Amino acid sequence: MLPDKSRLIPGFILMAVTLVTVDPARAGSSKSTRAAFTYVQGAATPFPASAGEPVLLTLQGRHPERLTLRQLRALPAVRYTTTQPQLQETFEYQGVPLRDLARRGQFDGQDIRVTADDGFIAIIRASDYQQFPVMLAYQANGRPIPDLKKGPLTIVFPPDPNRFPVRTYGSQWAWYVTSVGPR
Ligand SMILES: Nc1nc2c(c(=O)[nH]1)N[C@H]1C(S)=C(S)[C@@H](COP(=O)(O)O)O[C@H]1N2
Ligand SMILES: [Mo]
Repeated sequence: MLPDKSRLIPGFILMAVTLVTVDPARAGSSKSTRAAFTYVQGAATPFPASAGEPVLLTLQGRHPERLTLRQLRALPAVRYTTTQPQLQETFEYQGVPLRDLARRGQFDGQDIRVTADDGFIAIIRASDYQQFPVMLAYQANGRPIPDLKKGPLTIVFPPDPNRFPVRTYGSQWAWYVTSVGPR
């Protein structure tokens, strides 16, 4: 009994360490060209919406999925500070990288079509969201994003004016986002 146990323990520790070190977004890809994003959390176990909870996003994947804020908050998340170009206001945003949404919907590698409540459509290139943590933000400065600040869901680009100049990317900062799917 005892000798068996002591042989099990190192194995268990090794497994635990492995689980903690892997990229939470590794699933579905082993391409070495992928950038490593810094996540504030990995994916939690999926759970159903409670009755009456509003659906904020339709993920137009292979099996379309309707997600509430609570469900979005359970997905892998990144957080960074950047300036919203239309508001000219700087926020610490948190949200789901488009890359993780694309993996979940099984359209990773395809350009993404984002649609908004006002009928606006933005296309976000695979080469942008795969290499950079372009996010679907649901939180700004620790709070849900009010509609006056272009929430509840808004597309946010990393603060890199050379890679994502407002002149050419401004139209991809879609706000009032209601769906994300393949182009
Ligand atoms: N939901 C939504 N997002 C949108 C738009 C829009 O009309 N609706 N316009 C886009 C375009 S084309 C640009 S240039 C900027 C415009 O923001 P502004 O009109 O506040 O300058 O937001 C982008 N995001
Ligand atoms: Mo625009």
